[in-house]
Amino acid sequence: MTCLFVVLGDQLSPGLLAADDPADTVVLMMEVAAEATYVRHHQKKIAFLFSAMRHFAEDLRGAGWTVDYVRLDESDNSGDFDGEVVRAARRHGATRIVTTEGGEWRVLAAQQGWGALTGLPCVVRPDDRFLIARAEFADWAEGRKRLVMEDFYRVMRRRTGLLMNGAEPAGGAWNFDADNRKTPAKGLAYPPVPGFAPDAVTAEVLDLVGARFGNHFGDLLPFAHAVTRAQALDCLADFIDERLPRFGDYQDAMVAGQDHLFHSQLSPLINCGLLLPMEVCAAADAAYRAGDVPINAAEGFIRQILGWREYVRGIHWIAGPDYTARNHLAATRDLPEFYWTGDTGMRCLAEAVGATKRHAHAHHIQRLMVLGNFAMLTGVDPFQVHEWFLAVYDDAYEWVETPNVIGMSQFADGGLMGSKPYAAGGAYINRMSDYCRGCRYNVKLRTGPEACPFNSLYWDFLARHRDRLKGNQRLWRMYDGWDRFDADEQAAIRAQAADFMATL
Ligand code: FAD
Ligand code: DLZ
Ligand code: SF4
Repeated sequence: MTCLFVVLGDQLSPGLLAADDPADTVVLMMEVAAEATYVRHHQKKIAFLFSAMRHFAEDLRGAGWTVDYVRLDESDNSGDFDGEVVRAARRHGATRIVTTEGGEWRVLAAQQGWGALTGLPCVVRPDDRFLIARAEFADWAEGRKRLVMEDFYRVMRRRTGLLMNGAEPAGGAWNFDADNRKTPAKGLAYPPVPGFAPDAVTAEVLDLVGARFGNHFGDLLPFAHAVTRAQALDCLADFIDERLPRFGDYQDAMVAGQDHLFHSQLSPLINCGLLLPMEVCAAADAAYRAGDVPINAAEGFIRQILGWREYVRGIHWIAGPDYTARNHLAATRDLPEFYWTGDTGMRCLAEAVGATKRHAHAHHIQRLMVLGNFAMLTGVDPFQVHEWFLAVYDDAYEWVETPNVIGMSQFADGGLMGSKPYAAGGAYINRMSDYCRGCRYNVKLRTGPEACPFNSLYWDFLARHRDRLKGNQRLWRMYDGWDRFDADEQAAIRAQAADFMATL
C-alpha cells in the first residue's frame, strides 16, 4: 500500500502532512514548465519558488519522509502536473493519491481529475492553513447584501481572540486606520529588509531559471530571498522588531527610492507556506501585549492578514472559476507596454514598475492606487491586468490575486468586493507620496502639456461611466465635483484624457 502525497509549490508546510505516515507514503513534488509559463512568471518568482521547494524537500527528507522530487531539467519531465502525477503513480506502484486543494480553480480541477487519470482513489483535502474554511466563509456571505470586509474581520477577531480582551477589542476600538496615514518626514530611516546569500541549492536554481526563463520579465539577480523555514522565521522576527512598530503610521505612504518602507515583505513566505498566517498574527499580538508595538501598528497589520487575506480567499472561492472573465466596466484597451519596461515619464508608475521589476514585489498602495488605478482609469481589459499581476509578483496565486485585481482594483466584478471603484487623480498620489515633486508632469494641472495625466483620466473615467456609477451613493461627491466644472472645462478635460489615451 503506497500513498502518493502530492505537495504543490505553495504547500510548503509540514502540517499538511501531519496526519500521514511516512512509512507508507511517497511525497511527490514537481517543477513543471506549464506552471512557470501559463503566465510568464517573473524570473525571481520562479527562482524563489523552486529554491523554496527544493529546500522544503530536503527538510522533509530530514524528518523521515521519502520524497520524489522531479526537477524541471530532468529529461523525462512531462512538463505538467497531470503528466507527473501519472508517471509517479506508476513509478511507485501507488495505491492511492492524497493532495491538498490548490489555490486556483484551474489547479483544483486538475487535482480532481487525478483519480480518473490514474485509476486510483484520490483524496483532495481542504487547505487548513487558512483561518476560516471555504464553507464557513460561504455561510458568512450567504444572504448578505454586501460583503463588508470590516464585518468579516470582527467575526475573525472574536473567533481567534487576536487583539481581544475578553469580548472587547484591545485598545478600545476595532480599527485604528485614522492614525495610519502619516506622511514620512524627509530623512526618515527605513530599516533594511533581511537578505540571504544564495546557497548551493539556490545557485543551481538561479542557473536553471536564467537558462530556461531568462526572457521572462524581471531581474533575476541580485537574489536574496528567504527560501527556508529558518530564514522565513528570521524575516518574521526582524519585521516584528524593526518595522512593525511603525507599520501602522506609514502603511499607506509611498516614497521615491524606498521600495519596502515599514511593510513586512512576508506575503511570498506566507503564501507558499513557509510561514503560517496564525503564527504571524500571533507574533504581532504578542508584541503588542508585551508593550513593544503600539495598537495602531498591531491592529493594522493583523487586519491585513486576519481580515483582508482571509476575506479575499473567501471571495475567490465564492466568485467561481469565471471571476477573471468579469468586465463590469467593459474595458478593452491593451495593457500599456510600460508595465513591462517602466519606460514612462509618470514617476509614480515608473517607481512602481521599477520596484516590481527589481524585487517581484511592490507594496499595496503602489499596486492599488498607482498600477491598478491607472489601468482602470484608462480602461485596460481586466483580464490582461489580472495576467500581469499574477505573473509579476512573487506572492501572486489566483486565490489572492484575482479578488485584489478583478474586484478591488479594477471594479470588474461590479461591486462584489468593493462598494466603489478605487479611482483617484494626481492629488491622492501627491498626498500619499513624494513622487510628484520629481515628476515631469505638474500634479496641480488638469489640462495642457504639463498636466498630470491622472487628473484628466480621473474625471474622464467618472464622466465615461456616469450611467453605470451614478447610482452609487459613495460617488455623489465626486460627481458633484465634476458637475461644478463648466461645459468648456469638462470638454477640455475629456479632450486631454482622449489625447493622452491615444498615446498609450
Ligand atoms: P504588508 O503591508 O506587510 O501586509 C501584511 C500582510 O497582509 C501581507 O503579507 C499579506 O499577507 C496580507 N495582506 C495585506 N493586504 C492584503 C490583501 N489586500 N489581500 C490579501 N492579503 C493581504 N497580495 C498577495 O499576497 N498576493 C497577490 O497576488 C496580491 N495582489 C494584489 C494586487 C492588487 C491590485 C492589490 C491592490 C493588492 C494585492 N495584494 C496581493 C495585496 C497586498 O498588496 C500584498 O499582500 C502586500 O503588498 C504584500 O506585501 P507585504 O507582505 O509587505 O504586506
Ligand atoms: C507558480 C508556480 C510555479 C512557477 N511553478 C510551480 C511548479 O513548478 N510546481 C508547483 O507545484 N507549483 C508551481 N507554482 C505554483 C502553481 O502554479 C499553483 O499556483 C499552485 O500550485 C496552486 O496551489
Ligand atoms: Fe504620478 Fe501625476 Fe504625480 Fe507625476 S504628477 S508622479 S504622473 S501623480
